[in-house]
Amino acid sequence: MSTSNSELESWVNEVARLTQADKVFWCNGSEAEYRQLVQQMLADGTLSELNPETHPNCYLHRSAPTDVARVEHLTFICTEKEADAGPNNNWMDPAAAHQKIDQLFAGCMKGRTMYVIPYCMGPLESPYSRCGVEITDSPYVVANMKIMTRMGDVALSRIEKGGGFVRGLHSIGELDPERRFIMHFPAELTIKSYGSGYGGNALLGKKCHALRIASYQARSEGWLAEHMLIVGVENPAGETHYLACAFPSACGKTNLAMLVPPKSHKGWKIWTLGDDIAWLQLGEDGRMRAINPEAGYFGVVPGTNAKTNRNAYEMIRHDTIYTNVGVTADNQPWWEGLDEGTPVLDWQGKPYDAKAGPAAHPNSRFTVATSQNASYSSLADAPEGVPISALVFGGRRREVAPLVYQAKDWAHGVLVGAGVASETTAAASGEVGVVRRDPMAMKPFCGYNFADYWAHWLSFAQRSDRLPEIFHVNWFRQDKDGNFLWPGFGENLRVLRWIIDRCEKRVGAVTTPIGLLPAAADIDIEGLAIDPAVLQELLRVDHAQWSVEMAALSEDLARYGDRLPAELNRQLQMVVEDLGEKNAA
Ligand code: GTP
Ligand code: SPV
Ligand code: MN
Repeated sequence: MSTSNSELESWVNEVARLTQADKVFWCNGSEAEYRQLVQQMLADGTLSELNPETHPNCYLHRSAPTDVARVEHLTFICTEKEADAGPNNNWMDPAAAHQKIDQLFAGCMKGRTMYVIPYCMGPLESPYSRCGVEITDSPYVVANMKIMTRMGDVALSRIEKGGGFVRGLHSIGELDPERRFIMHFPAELTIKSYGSGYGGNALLGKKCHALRIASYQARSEGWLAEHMLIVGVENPAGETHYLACAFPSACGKTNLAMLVPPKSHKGWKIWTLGDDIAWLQLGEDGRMRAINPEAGYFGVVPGTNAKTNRNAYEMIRHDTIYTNVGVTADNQPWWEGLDEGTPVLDWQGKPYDAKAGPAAHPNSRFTVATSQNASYSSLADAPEGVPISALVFGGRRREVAPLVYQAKDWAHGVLVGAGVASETTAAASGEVGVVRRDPMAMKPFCGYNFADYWAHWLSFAQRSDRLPEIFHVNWFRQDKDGNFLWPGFGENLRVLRWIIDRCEKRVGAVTTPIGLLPAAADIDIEGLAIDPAVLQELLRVDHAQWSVEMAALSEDLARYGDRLPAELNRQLQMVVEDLGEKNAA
């Protein structure tokens, strides 16, 4: 008997019988336990130690070469009615899904240890936090969960006090892509994941729990679980505004969350609350408040260097797990965009050959505790979260989307979010660089029908008149030769300033059919070598391109049929009419 919660105890016993695990190990979450697991993984080759002088307590994990990213085509939402999962999800009947995946789990942990990981998503003392228990046969998953969540005894005692928990069952199985499924049973608060050891497929507290299951729960409980970073922007007068920003995978959340202000911005400070997930609740005062359910970062490594993201660069020099990066001759981690050193081995441990591919996998990742981030906010553990001034959507768009624009009001903002589209990245398996529709950056993560999700979003307008302002940004506009038009990274603060000035009603805006844009003069470019013509281009709304964009959005929304809230169509029609395309859509 390892817990006073009989429901948990009997589930653990049931899983042990099904998987025929050799041993059951209850994780307590201590440092000693983490160190012992690391030693064990060093001994069996799951991890290798990186250069202890340059990178103390840093380890490298090489995943199976066919297991390097989320697998959306193998990810299912299993609701009784298919329509409840919606056209945005793969669906399977719950009974059929249980049967299919339980066959894979049967006997799969013979000869292995089964780890029981109680975890808490969110500050331990917060009423907004939710607990879960992940059962896994992967010590790599345990070590990552230790960094990414509040896990072990502290979470177990919260579970034992009541409030329930999400059940997550995971096995790496044979790491065979043909025997791999990530299944969600929202009504049962249950996740079953088989055959992958990677990131969002395997660290079940993250995308599976904190987004897919939580979004489903949030709908019935009146809150939102979003794929958003949370950042505080403090001006030289010491006033801080908090923003929550949703960009699709590998589109700049971690970077924006720990942005380093440019030299021209003396006295400005950035405070990181979270880099990937935000849980948003309406406070008693009607303001939206956010907590970060996570306690660590599972961040994209390539592109990280002292210039693009000094905070991340410093943060991952110690006590970090690297997955799928290359190494140098003196055993330091190496990746594309590091701007120093030379790789000798690639992410698969083969001699590096530039012609054969990158040294680091494009979706290589670091796992590191939030507390190692120099810009970590002292409010990140606040049970009541932080008040949000602006919600910002964004995507990776070579063309069409301007640098920044503001929605006219909340309902229009929901359309702006529903209209997010972005070029695909290496964060999920499949083709990279093709524009796909990714509403609210939640396409892979919403645990129910998007039509119902948008209705839920729209309903907030009836519940508060102090909602955040809504914006859209795009750091990724390119010229014909593929060069970025906007310098990005630290310079993005200039855009955040305009956003905050709008929230404070300190600055005007230019009204366009798609929303409110800054006048070029209202983006501070002091100390920035940018051609005024380029800034004009970044702030241009091309009506012809936007008509095509709205037609694509209209087609996407039409997939939701009658279930689509009429208000969303009304908002779309207003934009289309303003664009002078009365006959379109
Ligand atoms: P997930 O963890 O997959 O959800 O990704 P993310 O949204 O946190 O993206 P991240 O910040 O890790 O950035 C992904 C890639 O985009 C990295 O290679 C960054 O270097 C690059 N990137 C981030 N911000 C900018 C920017 O402002 N401009 C440009 N050009 N690239 C950026
Ligand atoms: C993402 O893909 O959005 C990530 C990485 O943050 S993963 O944890 O694999 O989902
Ligand atoms: Mn993400």
